[in-house]
Parts: sequence; C-alpha cells; structure tokens
Amino acid sequence: MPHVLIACSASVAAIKIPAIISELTKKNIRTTLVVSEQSKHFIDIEKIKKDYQIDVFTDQDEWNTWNGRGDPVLHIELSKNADLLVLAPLSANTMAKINSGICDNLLTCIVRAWNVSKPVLFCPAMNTQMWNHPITKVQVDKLVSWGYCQIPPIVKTLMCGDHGVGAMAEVETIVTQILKELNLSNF
Ligand code: PCO
Repeated sequence: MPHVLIACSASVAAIKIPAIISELTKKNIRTTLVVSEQSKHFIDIEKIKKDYQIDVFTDQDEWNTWNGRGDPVLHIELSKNADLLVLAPLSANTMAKINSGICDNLLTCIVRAWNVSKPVLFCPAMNTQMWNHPITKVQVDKLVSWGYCQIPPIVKTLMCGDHGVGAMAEVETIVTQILKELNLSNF
C-alpha cells in the first residue's frame, strides 16, 4: 500500500487537511500527517486521528520518541518510511525555511532528511501580496530545481478578504496529483 506523508504548515488553508485525508482514506492510501506547532491553530488533530485512524505527529513527538542511543529518530523514520511527501499547505514561512535548509521543527527536519529521488509535491498558500513578492518566485524555482513538483495556488477571495492568487489549490487537484505520482488512476 503506498504511504503518503502530508506535512502541514501554518496557512489558514490547513482547514482543508481533513478533506484531503478523507479523499485519500477513501482510496485506501495510507496517510500520515505531520503538523507544525502553529498549524495546530487551524486543525483539530485529535478529531483527525479519531475520524481517519491515522498517525498524526507534532514537534513534541520528536522529543517523546527519543530518550537515548538506539531509540528511533522520528524525522528520519518518517522520511524513510513514506513514498511521497506532500507539503500542503506550504506557508510562506516554511517555504523560506526549506529554501535555506533550516530544520528547526519536525516538519522541516523531515524535508531536510527526505531523499530527493522520492517525489515531493508542494502546495503554496499565502496572501496575494505575499505571493506577488519577488522572493516567492525565487523560492518556488529553487524547490522545482530540486525536482519538487508545484501544485500552484489559485485565485480566490482569501481569509483576510483580499481577492487574488494565493489560495491553496483545490483538494481535488491535490488528490489527483497525489494519485498520479503514485501511478494510481483516479476512479
Ligand atoms: C490568509 N491567507 C489565505 C491564503 C490561503 N487561503 C486559502 C483559501 C481557503 C478558503 O477557501 C482558506 C482554503 O482561501 O487557501 O487566505 C491571509 S490573507
């Protein structure tokens, strides 16, 4: 069974995470979720665990699972065990950190340890002004140069009321791309 690791950072688009997991579960795809501390503001991880019976990991788990030599290192185990990494939503802040190799939480340590010969999808989500800043293209291009595949943001009325590019791609688009990466058809 293919194993998808979803890494959720703190954009309001994190509210779409249950819908993505629901679709993948329906298709019998094993899914594991990793959340950044700030993204916990937007999602109810206990409900996700209960509703979909999946593992959800937070920064605290990194420290809880390691007590001494011989214990597994969570970010290494997670990056080894999954077939596909999906950065959804990818916030402006986490995209910037990944660009420079910063690994200061479970999510960015997984990205840093991920073997780039395995696929990575990333779904940026941010305010239109942030999206339009010239640094965004530089950072997106760098991720693409490593072989990561962008699922670009779309035009919507955003949470702050602004209208423009920056909303995370539709759940259906993301799920279709995941299936494609795993060589599964969308039926
Ligand atoms: C917040 N930023 C955003 C960008 C992400 N927004 C979105 C959509 C959602 C509703 O359809 C929230 C998923 O707007 O992806 O709103 C501050 S301006």
